[in-house]
Formats: sequence, structure tokens, C-alpha cells
Amino acid sequence: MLDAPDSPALALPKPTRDLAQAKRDIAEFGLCMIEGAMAGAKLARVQTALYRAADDDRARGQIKKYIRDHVHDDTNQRVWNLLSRDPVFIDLVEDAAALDLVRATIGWPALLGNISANITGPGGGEMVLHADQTSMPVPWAPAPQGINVAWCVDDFTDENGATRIVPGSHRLNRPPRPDEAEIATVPLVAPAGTMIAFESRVWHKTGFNRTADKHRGAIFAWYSRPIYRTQENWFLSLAPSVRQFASEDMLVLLGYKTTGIGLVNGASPV
Ligand SMILES: O=C(O)CCC(=O)C(=O)O
Repeated sequence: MLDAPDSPALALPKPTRDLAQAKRDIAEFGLCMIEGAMAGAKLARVQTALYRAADDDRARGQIKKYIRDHVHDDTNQRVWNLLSRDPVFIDLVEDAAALDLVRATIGWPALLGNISANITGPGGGEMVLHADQTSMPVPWAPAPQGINVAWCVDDFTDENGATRIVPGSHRLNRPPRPDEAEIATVPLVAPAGTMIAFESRVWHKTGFNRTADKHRGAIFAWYSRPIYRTQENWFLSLAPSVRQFASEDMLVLLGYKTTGIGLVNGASPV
């Protein structure tokens, strides 16, 4: 696993629009890249909504350090609970291709753990190398417990902090050890509008943003098997309008419509 940066072991899947190929890529590499998942007016709408929410938070001083950003600095901004910020983010959560990959990777019902953004700015530092299924005790079960669907809001480049990944690391079926924190990774270089889905065992981190003036905005929709607690506490933080107009799939993803766990008086609350 300690491969040189130009090693064939660090090859990435080719961007595709073929969901069958994307599922094969997740099995082989631990991730897939869906090109052109957002384009034109939709991409512009997402960009506007995200940067408006980020500007609002910044203007009001509502930027909180994220407990998992071990290297945090003021150039990095998380925007939480996007579902409650603009309806366009509801569309991302329910995107047909995204939900198809969720069902294929972790089954259904699934929970939406969170949908948040990470905007790394000029000079922004790296995140620690990690896999996302942090709630799963080791030894891990031999199947992914979650999947992260990342939406590139800006172009992802090596210079502006594209997410860096260790392709195939899902096959190790364990989190990286501290002495593996600096092993070779590859940047997920992709144009804005690309959707990148990576299963929860893949090792990855935010890259350094070495630019003088470029932000790298990315939205991460994290889905897990329903036995895990959600990262965002939807019951406290969800804007009522999202619940008011929620689709059947969204009710399941938020944990309002359920079987077996999360019941009220032995039945699904909704
Ligand atoms: O910002 C990125 O590229 C990755 C973020 C990430 O891995 C995380 O939030 O867990």
C-alpha cells in the first residue's frame, strides 16, 4: 500500500455516465466519478446557493471548528445542514444516480448522515488521512457501512485542494494507522459538476490548497446503513419546511419513516 505517487496501484477510475460501470468502479477502486452530473443552470444554482450560505455564515461569525478537521485554519470553511439552507440541496440528496449508487453499495433503507460543504481556500491545509466509517468498531465487517457522494462545486485541481485518495484502500478493510498518514495519495482532479461517490472504507483527505486566490467548494452527502446514528441531528436541526414537503425517500433518509428501530410506540413515526 505504500506506493509511489506514479504507481499503477494509484490509478483512478475513468469518469463515466454509465451507472453499471460506476458500480464496478466502486467495487474495484472504492470510488467512481460521474461526469457532468450537474451542468448549466443547475450547477450555477448550486454554486450560488452554497457560496451565499457560506458568505452568510462568515458574515455572522457562524463558523465553528469541525472536530474532525485536525488541521483547521481560517481558510477552511464547513457549511453544515445544507438541507435547511436551500431546496436545491434536497435535489442533490435525492438525485437518482446518487440514490442508485447508495442502494447498490449499502442497500435500502439507508440514512442520510449529513449533507455539508467543505470549502478550502487559498493556503488551506490538508485534512488527516481517514476513512469515513468512524462509528464502525474494528475489526470492520467485510462490507461498506456507508457511502459519501461528493459534488464538485468548483473545478477540483491538484493545486486547489482536490480530495486526495488511496484507490483500492477499501480492500484493506481497516482505517489507516497513524504511521500511514503520509502515504502516497492521488488528487481527484475533475471539473465542476462531477459527482464522486466513494464507499466508506476508502482512505482520503482534503488536499492542500496551494493557490493564491482559488476556493475549492465541495458538497458531501454522507449516507449510512440505518443502524448508525446520523452525523447531523435532523430531529433538532432540520428546517420544518424540508419535513413538510419531504418525499417518501427523504422521510426514510431522515429517519422519520422506519422499520425496527427509531420507532414511536412500536410503529414508524410517519
Ligand atoms: O474536503 C475534502 O476533500 C474531504 C473532506 C472529508 O474527507 C471529510 O469531511 O471527511
